[in-house]
Amino acid sequence: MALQASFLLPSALSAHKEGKASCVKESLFLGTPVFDHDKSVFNASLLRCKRRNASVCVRAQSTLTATPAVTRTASEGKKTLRKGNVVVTGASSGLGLATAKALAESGKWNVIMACRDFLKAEKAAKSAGMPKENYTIMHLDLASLDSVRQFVDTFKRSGMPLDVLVCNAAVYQPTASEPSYTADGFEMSVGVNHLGHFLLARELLDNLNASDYPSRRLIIVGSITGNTNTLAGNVPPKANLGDLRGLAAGLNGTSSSTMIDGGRFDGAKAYKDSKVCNMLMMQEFHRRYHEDFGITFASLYPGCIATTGLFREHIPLFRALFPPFQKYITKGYVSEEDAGRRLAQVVSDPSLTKFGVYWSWNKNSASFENQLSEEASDLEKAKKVWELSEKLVGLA
Ligand code: NDP
Ligand code: PMR
Repeated sequence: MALQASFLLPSALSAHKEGKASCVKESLFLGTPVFDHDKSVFNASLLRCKRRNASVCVRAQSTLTATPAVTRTASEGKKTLRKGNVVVTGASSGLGLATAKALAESGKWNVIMACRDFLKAEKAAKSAGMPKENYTIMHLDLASLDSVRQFVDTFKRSGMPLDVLVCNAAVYQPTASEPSYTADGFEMSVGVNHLGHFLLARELLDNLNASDYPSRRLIIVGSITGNTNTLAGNVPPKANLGDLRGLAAGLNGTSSSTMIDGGRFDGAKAYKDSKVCNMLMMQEFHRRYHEDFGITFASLYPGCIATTGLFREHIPLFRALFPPFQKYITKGYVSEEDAGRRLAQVVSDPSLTKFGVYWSWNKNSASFENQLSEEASDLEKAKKVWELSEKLVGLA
């Protein structure tokens, strides 16, 4: 724990303090005068408090006292909004880094970069030129449930409100002939991409709920390749969770299969299955909590960001041909910068507050609500995945 706490950069902690100070400077919330939001913000907070149990209310109350989302400047009586706090997992490269950069540069967000490699994240943030007063780095290894719990503990102790959580980190192991495992013995892709994020999101839900920020969001990065209603989703091996027998038995490769459907290990399929879990989880969160908590739960497909580290384990020929293939043949290519702007839009754009949506972008980079495949929108399956995952991460 002491080690974890020491991972909080002093400069980043001061970013939070500056965040408080900056409340008085900002006069707009997401392009709309905050004045218009004010009443609904506090009414919504009260309503949420009434619905929740007492302990959560106490926390909400202290959060409100510590850093109210909306304050009034003494001189002019104007309503202003503090910086939002957004946690982005896997912000040390690719989409996560580009999103963190876009949000930090907007000046409206303090980005908590939740990364497994602290130094890599710090170097990445510096070389991307991110304003240092707008980001904080905290250690998070999603391949260890203990690390997830420690991250949650460190975050809660920091006293920062949590306004948006972005579950972005992922591993893709298409060439692995043998499975590898998380610290808790789960097959790596599903363990990191789904189970680690599931525990993280569940443990931080109270914090999201306690935030008095006008729009609180939980966002999970899905993918076209997990959706079998698309051409890309039909490239073998196809995602298929089957009857979930492998997940039910713990994906540990000894007493059970490493694959959710109980089949033979296939790294590419495990990744696609994990993305289906991500998209199902977003819907189950929405079903269980949206009405009472008012949090916006959403997933997205940011486009094919063919240059990222996601493909680091693929064969060199694939890495050389994949970007031009996506650029000139499928036309699904998007740069890391553009994809980061898309995800940043889902974090903060007032036009994207619609809940329970799987966002995509067309050729002109305009967002639209996309259709999930039959499996990725199977609400019965979402419920079962939720219940089985709860058992595996020790929540049930
Ligand atoms: P990158 O490999 O560039 O980024 C993945 C991030 O996840 C890295 O920061 C990595 O950390 C982090 N990460 C991996 N394992 C762990 C772990 N155990 N604990 C904490 N963090 C971890 O890939 P992308 O930017 O492409 O991927 C980002 C998201 O976008 C993923 O969810 C992916 O599924 C999704 N996506 C990507 C597409 C693409 O075309 N690239 C298309 C559709 C969806 P480190 O830097 O230390 O390796
Ligand atoms: Mg795919 C419109 C067609 C389209 C799109 C948008 C993607 C996105 N891909 C498309 C088509 C095809 N791909 C076709 C026709 C082929 C066969 C030649 C093909 C192959 C292919 C491979 C081998 N594609 C891949 C791979 C990977 O290893 C990538 C993958 O599945 O990673 C999980 C991938 C991807 N194609 C995409 C996207 C977005 C990916 C990777 C990222 C992801 O889903 O996270």
